Amino acid sequence: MRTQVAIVGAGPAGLVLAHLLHRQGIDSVVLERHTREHVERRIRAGVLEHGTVELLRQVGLAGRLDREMMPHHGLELLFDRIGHRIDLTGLTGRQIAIYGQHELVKDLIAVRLATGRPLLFSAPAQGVSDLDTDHPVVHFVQDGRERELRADVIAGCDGFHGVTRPAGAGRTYDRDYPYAWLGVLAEAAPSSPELIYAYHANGFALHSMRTPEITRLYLQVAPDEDLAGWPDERIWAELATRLYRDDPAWRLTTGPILEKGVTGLRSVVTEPMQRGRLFLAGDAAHIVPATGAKGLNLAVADVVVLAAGLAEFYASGSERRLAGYSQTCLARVWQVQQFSAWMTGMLHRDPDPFTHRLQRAQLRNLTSSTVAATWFAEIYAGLPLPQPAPSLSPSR
Ligand code: FAS
Ligand code: PHB
Repeated sequence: MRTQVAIVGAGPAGLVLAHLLHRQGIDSVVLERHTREHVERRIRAGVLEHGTVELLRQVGLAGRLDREMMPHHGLELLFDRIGHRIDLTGLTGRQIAIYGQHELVKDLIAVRLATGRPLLFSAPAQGVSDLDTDHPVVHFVQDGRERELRADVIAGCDGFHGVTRPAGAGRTYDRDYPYAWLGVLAEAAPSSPELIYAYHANGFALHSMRTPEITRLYLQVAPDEDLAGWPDERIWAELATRLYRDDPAWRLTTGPILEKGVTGLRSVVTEPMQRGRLFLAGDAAHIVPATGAKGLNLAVADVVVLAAGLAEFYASGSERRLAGYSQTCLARVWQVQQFSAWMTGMLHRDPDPFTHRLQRAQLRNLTSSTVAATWFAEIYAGLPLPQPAPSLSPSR
């Protein structure tokens, strides 16, 4: 097979990139290891930054998002049984949107298939080669047959466990956190209209949601926590403890738990994010701890930069922007990594008593200083996204 841009992975990074390229009249083929059903059912992120929603709207990907998302103008930090609201919109003029990643992926797949451009499911890439030539190759399997996809450029959007990150042979900077998240999806109405980040002696807890009927909740647990030790009753009891506040009117709404799982927390950055004609984007290049709700949004930011570079390359042959891709993205990646690592360190229970007092003081600083709260709100709501290249009629 032959195309202009070979995209490995149909997650948010790969599918948003495919659409930005389509708008530019640039050919691409998307290869996805799993089936459509699997990809559309995978529960992951739920928070979209202001800039991500604006970008999706600008490029015509926000039809259902605009109808079904839950706009949030603030969030709460809960400690010492008192909730403190951070007024995101009041402090920054921006908001976040609650919309399940799997819902967004469904929308992106539907739009891609409607363009008639190739999106191959159950087509795992086995490896990539000729990265330092003008025609790199993706080796993949389809219907049990080994195949080759030759392209001008490969976009590695296959997540942390994909095949492109190792091929990039970049240097890896990483940090593992000594805790994980036990996450549940529950058929219960949200107990509060906004997200609650709770600091508690038993560990961190997060009250989030997906819809007015479905909540998403997380508990800090040990990295090797055994799920078998967490029957639903224990989960609800522990959530009630960690989300407790001195407000008799507030109570945690419980309901049937639809899904539960344990996810590790880690920080990883691969530098550079490019090797020859291979460009890494999203989780293939970096992982942020979920505390800052940044993973999905960072993936979108990467591909906006990559699409602009490819638009310039196909419009003028210039590789100037592409040459700056890694550096441009890494500046934002490290800013977001710093914020996510800081938020993780502030909110997760640490065995050291000195750290407890520092964490509390940090929460007091954040909730008693408008300047500190504004800094937090600016990054939480999302750093401004680079502008997407204006759409080109596909008359290349
Ligand atoms: P993705 O991992 O989403 O997509 C990569 C795609 O490549 C997948 O579809 C995969 O099947 C495919 N692929 C892999 N290898 C391949 C191969 N060899 N050939 C072809 N295709 C291949 N972020 C939050 O903000 N909040 C959360 O609550 C949250 N929860 C998460 C839970 C989990 C378990 C994980 C892993 C991540 C979570 N994240 C969360 C972060 C998440 O949102 C990611 O940042 C986001 O999915 C990144 O998007 P992509 O880079 O597109 O990678
Ligand atoms: C989620 O809703 O899944 C979510 C929300 C906020 C976070 C992390 C995850 O910080």
